[in-house]
Amino acid sequence: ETRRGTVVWLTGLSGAGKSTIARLLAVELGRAGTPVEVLDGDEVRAALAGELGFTKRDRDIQVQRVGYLAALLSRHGVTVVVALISPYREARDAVRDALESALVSFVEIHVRAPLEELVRRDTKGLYRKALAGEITGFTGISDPYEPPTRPDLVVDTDTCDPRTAAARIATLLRADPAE
Ligand code: GGZ
Repeated sequence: ETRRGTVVWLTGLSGAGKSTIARLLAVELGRAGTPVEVLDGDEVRAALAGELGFTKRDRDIQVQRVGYLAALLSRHGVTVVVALISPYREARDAVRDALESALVSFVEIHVRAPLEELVRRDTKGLYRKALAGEITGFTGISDPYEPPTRPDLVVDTDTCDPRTAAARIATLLRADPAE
C-alpha cells in the first residue's frame, strides 16, 4: 500500500481565516517543492457551482464536488488545500471516507474564532447583513455549523496569526507525512 497524496481540509465559519491560511500554506509547501493546489469555496462556486445556494442540500453538493476535485488532484501527488465552510459533519466524513479508500490522507483542520470576533471583524459585511436578516441561513448566525469531533488540528485565529497558523499546519504535515 502506497499513500497517494494529502488533502488538507480547512473547515470553519466565514471570515475565520480559511482562505488566507490556505494561501500562505500553499506558498510554504510550494517553496518546499511540493506540488500544491488550493480549492477555495468562493472560487469553486464562481467557477462551477453558480447554481448552488446555501441550503443543506446545496452545501452538501458543494462539499462533494470539492471532495471529488481534491481526489482527482491528490491522486497525482498534488497536496490539495481546501478552504470550505463545509458546515455538516456527515458530508465532511463522507469525503474523508472516499479519500481514505483511495489511500489519500485527509487532514482536517478547524479554523476557529469566537463568533463575536467574526462579527467584530466582518471583513465583507456579511455578518451585519445576516444579523439584520438581509441574508438568511448564514452559517453561525441563522444556519448550523457542526465542528469536527476529532480534528487533526484546531487553529484559533483570534490568538494565532495566519502566518503562524500556516506554519503549524506545515509542521503537522511534515511530522505526519501522509501516514
Ligand atoms: C455562509 C455564505 C452565505 C451563507 C454567502 N452562509 O467568507 P466568504 O463569504 O467569502 O465565504 C463564504 C462563502 C461560503 O462558501 P463555501 O462554499 O465555503 O460554503 S459551504 O461549504 O457551506 O458550501 C461567505 C459566502 O460564501 N456566503 N452566503 N448563507 N456563507
